[in-house]
Amino acid sequence: MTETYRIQEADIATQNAKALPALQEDYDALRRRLSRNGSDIETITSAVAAFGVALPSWGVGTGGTRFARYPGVGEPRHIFDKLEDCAVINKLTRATPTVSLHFPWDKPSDIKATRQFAEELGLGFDAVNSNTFQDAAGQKLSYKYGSLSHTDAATRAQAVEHNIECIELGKALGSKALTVWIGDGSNFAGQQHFTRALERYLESAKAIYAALPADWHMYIEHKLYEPAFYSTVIADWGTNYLAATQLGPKARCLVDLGHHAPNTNIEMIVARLIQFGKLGGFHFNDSKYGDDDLDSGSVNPFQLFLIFNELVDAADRGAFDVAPAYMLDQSHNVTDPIESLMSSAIELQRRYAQAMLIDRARLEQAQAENDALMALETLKAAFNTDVAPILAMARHRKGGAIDPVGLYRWSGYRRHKQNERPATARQSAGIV
Ligand code: AFD
Ligand code: MN
Ligand code: MN
Repeated sequence: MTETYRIQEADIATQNAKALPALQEDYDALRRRLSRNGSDIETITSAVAAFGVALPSWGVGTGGTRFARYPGVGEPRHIFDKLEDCAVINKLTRATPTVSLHFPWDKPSDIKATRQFAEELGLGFDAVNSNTFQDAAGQKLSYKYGSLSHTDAATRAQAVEHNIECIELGKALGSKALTVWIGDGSNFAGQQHFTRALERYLESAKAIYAALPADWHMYIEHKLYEPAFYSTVIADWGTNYLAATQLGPKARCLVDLGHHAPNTNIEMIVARLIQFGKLGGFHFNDSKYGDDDLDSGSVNPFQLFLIFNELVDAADRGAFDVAPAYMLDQSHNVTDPIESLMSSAIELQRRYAQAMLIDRARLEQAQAENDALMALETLKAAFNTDVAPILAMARHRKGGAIDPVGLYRWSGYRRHKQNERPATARQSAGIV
């Protein structure tokens, strides 16, 4: 590979040195403020530092809509470029140590070299994602009318085989989970027999489940609509729960925040799945209308906080047998994906830190006394606390940037990549 531009540790150190005195002042002030309420800032900073969320490989390319895609400059051309961009995000935030790959989009010609390159960049691999919502080049049978639930047995078998291939690729990369999202469903009333379609799905999913290594999980991702607009086979968390339960303990439900009807109480879904041991993980993003794939916390930061409230509460109660997997699933159509993914990862840490600040004894008392106002006040007190100094200090202590977006812009990384990665007509990154 030819020489490529990299942001240096020394760049981070130089920039951080300028910002540290002000940060230290803010951090000390926050320490005093929190200790008045009985919270130890160091405990929270350590937990934030230990937090990690996986990056979606498909998120580092500029996204698009079904109307158009406006490519950015210096976009990643292949898996190595994508990993290089992911490494920048992790280097500056220290919050994204793993990447979630999507096959066949990311299918490497040399899997060993891919794993080695990632290791050199300090990255690991999270869940692998299968794709049976599109027809891959040269594919024998079409998924136009479905994949795992297709009426045709040979098409179902082909989709199962693809998922098993994803497991094999994931094993070679060091992944420990397969995420399955299907586009199967129908566009017309009567087009599909609801029961038979789900039966076919379950039969296929069982074949995939049987191929999972002992220490793997299978995350099932539900979505209420799109690309099918009348009905979707795995439409909601209820169907997801039923499927995961039928499959067995390694099958868990994945909650993509954008895959629910507007105004759905997602935090309660999270609580329910935790209660019954089936929460597998998340695809974090935000939305206003549907599966918008907007930046996490950009539309409804309070919802994100309430989800982390459930997660922290459950962790405190020892309710998890396995920690849920955190992944981002976003489409960046009008921003530099690297900037969006950095600020999104930090946004998750922010809501996590705030959730740890909730006075749980006071909340419990308010609930017991049916003091609705005090219950909300207790949550709001944490939500309204500016924890930015905690996040910046956690990054700094791990060698990341105090101001990741500022440093990224200062570095001119994208400009360098514009020269190193000349645009080609066929770039298709960012289909979501
Ligand atoms: C879809 C789902 C799913 C899938 C992704 C592909 O959220 O996670 O892998 O988009 O771009 O809407
Ligand atoms: Mn998703
Ligand atoms: Mn989606």
